[in-house]
Amino acid sequence: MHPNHPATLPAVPLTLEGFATLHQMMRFRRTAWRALPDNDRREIANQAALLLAEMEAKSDGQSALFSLLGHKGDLMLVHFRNSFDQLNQAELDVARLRLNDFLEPATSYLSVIELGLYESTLKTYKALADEGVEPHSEAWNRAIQEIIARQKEAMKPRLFPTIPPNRYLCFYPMDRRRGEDKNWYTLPMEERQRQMNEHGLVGRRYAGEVKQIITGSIGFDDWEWGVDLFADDPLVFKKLIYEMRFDQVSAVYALFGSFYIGLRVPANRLYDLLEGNLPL
Ligand code: 76R
Repeated sequence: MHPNHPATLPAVPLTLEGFATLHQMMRFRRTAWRALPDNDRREIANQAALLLAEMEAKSDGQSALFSLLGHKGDLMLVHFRNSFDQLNQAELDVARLRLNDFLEPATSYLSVIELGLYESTLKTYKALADEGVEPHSEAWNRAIQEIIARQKEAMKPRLFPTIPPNRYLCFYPMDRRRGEDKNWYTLPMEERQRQMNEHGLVGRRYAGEVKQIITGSIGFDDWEWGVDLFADDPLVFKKLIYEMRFDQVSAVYALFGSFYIGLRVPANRLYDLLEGNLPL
């Protein structure tokens, strides 16, 4: 095929996947907790804190504890792991704790860290078309696999990050609109790439103030992406997300789920948190 035939190019952008992630939002049964004798509360909190401290210290996929603001939940655990198996094991390890008798799931979110490669996808697809390589042919698959492997190596720190240590976390799920009239998935790749590029430019101006981790959840959970933003000042979330609303990609195509705002609590302060004292 020469010269290139953009209409025949695949529509899906290449993506790189990193850690499997699970967000667990939980309610704490404070009434039942308060009814326990002092030393039971200590013991139960210590047992849980030991497990959480271990999970927090892992170098290859950590967990972190957050205290949630508002009625949507009391605690949030964020787990980053190398596989769904390890993620499920983390969930089961928490479920085995005595503390679990005082925890009720409020909701959860399953996704994998994702880097969308709009920029290089378009270049790659076009270059392969120019060389006359048929999409999905053996040669095409080999070329794509090579690019993915190379990019994955280069992007390792972003695909397999430690959980940023900032005080505040803002998590929410989102979709790209698939309406009758406005539909992200029917836009040509060039247009999606242009809009994503514009989105990235706005985001990059907040680079020093906010750390963003985009997770993909198509096929895994009820929304298409989960967004984690970490910052030391919660107002930055409002400013960044407000500014992004004016991006074409957000103004026209972004649909949002529930927002969760958490405060990071080190595992060794779990007892204080359960007792109602937010560690500073
Ligand atoms: O990851 C990168 O830095 C590359 C550029 C980039 C991609 C591919 C990027 C940059 N984002 C990407 C993908 Mn984003 N992002 C959001 C929200 O959409 C809203 O209005 C609010 C939700 C925020 C606040 C945000 C922040 N981003 C995505 C995707 C996947 C879509 C797809 O692939 O089709 C979603 C849903 C999404 C949503 N983004 C950035 C940021 C910030 C701060 C950056 C710059 C990061 C940096 O360069 O340091």
